[in-house]
Amino acid sequence: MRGKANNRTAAEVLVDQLRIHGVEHVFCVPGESYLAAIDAFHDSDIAVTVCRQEGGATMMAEAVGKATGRPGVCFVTRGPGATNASPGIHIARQDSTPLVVFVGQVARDMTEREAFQELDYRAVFGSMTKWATEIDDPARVPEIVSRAFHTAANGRPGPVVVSLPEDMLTERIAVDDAPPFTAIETAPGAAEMAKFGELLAAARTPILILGGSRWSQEASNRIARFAQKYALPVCTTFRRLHLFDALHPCYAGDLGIGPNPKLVERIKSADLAVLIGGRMGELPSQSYTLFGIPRPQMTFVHVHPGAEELGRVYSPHLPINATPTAFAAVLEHLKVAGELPGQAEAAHADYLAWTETPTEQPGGVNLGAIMVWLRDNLPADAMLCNGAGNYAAWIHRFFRFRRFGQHVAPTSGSMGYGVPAAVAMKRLYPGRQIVCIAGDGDFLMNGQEFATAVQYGLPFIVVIADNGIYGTIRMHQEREYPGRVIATELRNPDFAAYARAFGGFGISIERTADFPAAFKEAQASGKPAIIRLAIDPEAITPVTTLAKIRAKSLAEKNR
Ligand SMILES: Cc1ncc(C[n+]2csc(CCOP(=O)(O)OP(=O)(O)O)c2C)c(N)n1
Ligand SMILES: [Mg+2]
Repeated sequence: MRGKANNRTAAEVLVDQLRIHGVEHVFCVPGESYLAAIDAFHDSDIAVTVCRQEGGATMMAEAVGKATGRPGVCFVTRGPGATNASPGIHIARQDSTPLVVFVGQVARDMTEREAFQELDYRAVFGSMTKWATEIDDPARVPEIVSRAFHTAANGRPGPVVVSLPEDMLTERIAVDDAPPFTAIETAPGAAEMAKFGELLAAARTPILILGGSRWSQEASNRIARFAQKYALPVCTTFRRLHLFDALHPCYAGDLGIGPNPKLVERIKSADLAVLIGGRMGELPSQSYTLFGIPRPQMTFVHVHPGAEELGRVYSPHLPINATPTAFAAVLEHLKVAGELPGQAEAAHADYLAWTETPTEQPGGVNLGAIMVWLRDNLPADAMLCNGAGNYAAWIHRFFRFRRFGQHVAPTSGSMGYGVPAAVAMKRLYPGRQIVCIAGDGDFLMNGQEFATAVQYGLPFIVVIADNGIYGTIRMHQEREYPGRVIATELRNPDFAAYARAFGGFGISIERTADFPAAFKEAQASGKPAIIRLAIDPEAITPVTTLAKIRAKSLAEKNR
């Protein structure tokens, strides 16, 4: 730390502030617009990861925010760097992830002329962030960075963009550092908990639904102990499966795309739904069909860290403005009068039956069987990262997440997320086995970050489900426009050779039975690795084929 001296540049003050706020990693693509900040990292112990594209860099930072609950940080240059960064910013927005993105800016005496790569970041990112700002006065770096961290991390977390005029960064300044930001755990009040206890005691078919961010392993454990005491079924929302141990006797499954119909029935017939942390957006709510809007049909309790989220879509019978972590701490001590009917056992049996055995699939490689192998063979602290595509349906259905933070994937459904997330997780947790599951389309959206993995010696394993199509869109195409295939077919590179060209390990397999040996070979290589799976494009979901979807759609159209 350079300390309080009047010989620090604003850039040095900025980097010192990051350290004070607890930042250990930053991700960047360099640019001449913020050269002074890059230089300030030279003498800092913050680990810098230089990336190949700002989309990757921002997704890495977002993944750090997701996994740790503390703001992930990235630096990108002005104009094209900033616009390339937008997917990571959008993910942080939709996924309620704390993220602070620093963007280079033209010098203060050139603004408003549309100088080289100049953009107005308040306007460009205004609707995507919790706050977008520019630092004009070097003396205000500590204040604005402090606000950026508080804003990103508290309430409903989200992205903040801070633009840094080039000449501001090089100005020397005598200024006091700001203290570390405070994560504010908003706790429920006694009256709210008493009311909640009454609602639970009166309920015959209650269910808890976990989602959103601001969780912790301890919070998950506390919910689990409370649920077990009263035999309450607990489910998770889309891509939040890691919030509850899949093998806990109260686990009822996840509300994603193509959920267990028995779970959907259970929720529809519940007389009390308790949504903790989530927003119950389009995907988990099954296109807003599960709960009446604005008034859900059953008694609805909504616990959320953002006050503005309560009553936004659903008008709850009992809104509780609290973080899931603070709520769980109080909930554990709540005494509920009388006997609760306790449907946990039946709900968990439904979940186990739904996920136990891979479904039959056309083709040589059964992705369900691969997921079952991974769930049985990965170490308990392994992490799975993925982006978007139909291949992810097999992860949700067959991999059983046991721990908080074990799944790092975008609820926003952004393709190209898995490889950057795996880079970030391996940088953070070098001792843990990190596996990225990707589609062929999905992988190539940020496959260039495989070079970053090789550069930093990050031996994670990418499993590419290569079906030669943008499968999700082809599925929708066959349903809406059967037989009229356009713009969904892909001619792919040799993915195993791709891995080797980058300096990694690559292998391609055609049969499920070859996967364990390939996985072990990849592990033994000690390099970033790609295992390419030859997936039959007909195997479009765990329960149906493209041909069946097309035939059904044609039959309906000809009726
Ligand atoms: C950034 C982005 N672009 C486009 C889409 C729309 N989209 C959703 S899934 C998908 C296809 C995914 O293809 P692939 O990764 O090969 O997986 P598959 O569905 O074939 O298993 C597309 C294009 C998206 N979700 N995100
Ligand atoms: Mg595909």
